[in-house]
Amino acid sequence: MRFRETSHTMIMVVDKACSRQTDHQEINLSSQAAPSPSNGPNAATTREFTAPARVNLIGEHTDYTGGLVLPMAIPFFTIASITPADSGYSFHSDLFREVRTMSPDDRSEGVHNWSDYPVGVLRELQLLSIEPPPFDLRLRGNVPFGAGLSSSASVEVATAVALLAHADVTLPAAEIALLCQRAENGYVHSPCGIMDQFVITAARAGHALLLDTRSLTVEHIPMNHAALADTCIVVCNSMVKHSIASGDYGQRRRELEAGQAILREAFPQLRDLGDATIDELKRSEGAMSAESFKRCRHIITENARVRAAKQAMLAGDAISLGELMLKAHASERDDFECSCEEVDFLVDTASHLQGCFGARLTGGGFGGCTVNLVAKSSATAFVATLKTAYLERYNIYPDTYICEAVDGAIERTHHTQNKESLI
Ligand code: GAF
Repeated sequence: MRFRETSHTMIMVVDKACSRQTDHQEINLSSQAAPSPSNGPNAATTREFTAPARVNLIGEHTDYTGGLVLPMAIPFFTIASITPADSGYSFHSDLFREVRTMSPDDRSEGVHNWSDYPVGVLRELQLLSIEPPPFDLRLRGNVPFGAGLSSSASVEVATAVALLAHADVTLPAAEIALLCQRAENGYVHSPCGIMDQFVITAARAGHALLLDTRSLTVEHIPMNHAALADTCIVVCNSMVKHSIASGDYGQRRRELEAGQAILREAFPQLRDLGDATIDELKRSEGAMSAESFKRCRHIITENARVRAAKQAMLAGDAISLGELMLKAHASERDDFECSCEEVDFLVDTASHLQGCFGARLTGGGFGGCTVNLVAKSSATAFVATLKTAYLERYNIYPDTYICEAVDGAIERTHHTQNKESLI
């Protein structure tokens, strides 16, 4: 990955040499040796895997009610380096001091630090009777924490592909995503849906990934059709911290699921909110709380917006896509009530700037990032003006990233001793 600094923004560009297309049916974990900087003493036996971050273009909070999501993978990365060990398992991070060691038959609970994410993945593999040989796992990376860009899922997927390769086991992409979600739900006790783990596993460069979270069927939607080729995705970090392990996400989810249960009672043919209509919701309004009604209305209208967004992208219609993003934000703000003042300010300011087609809160909410669809020719001025406005209003300097869509998790092992022997 290369970083290119301009005066106002950090532009992230994936080095194509480090990126390859996956077949997205099955992750092939055999080494496609790509340039990579593993030069330590065990470089000969260390294998390295990377998993990106993600930004969701549209389809928020639909992924735990059988709905549609349209995220893309972006070029922030977690790198998992795995080295065979003599005995036991050890987990290290370049970002945290705590080292976790355990024996292969250890089945202890989480310890409430960073290591619960990779250990949760190990547990899920063990539940599938996959017992990796002893290893040292080291994690590093640059995915911002608490920004709503899926640092947790990136760690989980990087760990999963590394441990699977080390155990010499191949799993379909959907299985990898599901086991990472189970790790987060069951071991970390964070009630996330499937979107993040899925896109980080199965994304395709240059495409957004349309996922039906009930059937887990996928369509890769090109990001550069017709007028969309002249646009770019700008992510703006409000710097207001977000965590789905905190209570708000779970509370919204409970309100939503209460409404869904009432709808199912009234309309037994409904499998989940993915099938429901606004008319059915209105007919059940009196039976549910005002909160549940609004949460369900967000989901039903959001699924319709994702369908329309797909059509807009296939038509290369940036204007319609941008309008859908703005409507999605209004629904997150007013119906799902998962935005915050700072994020609303960023979206409102962005929507009035030259070259901006649309903007919205992305990810779990209650802070985190906005995603903006911006004309390439306006991107530098857009970023500068947005940053200045936010700084003046909140005295906070927001990070911004102009992102291209990258591939999901891949191996990038580089055997340095081979290189040396060629010299
Ligand atoms: C978080 C969760 F992890 C996802 O599963 C999803 O629900 C998202 O919030 C909201 O769309 O990122």
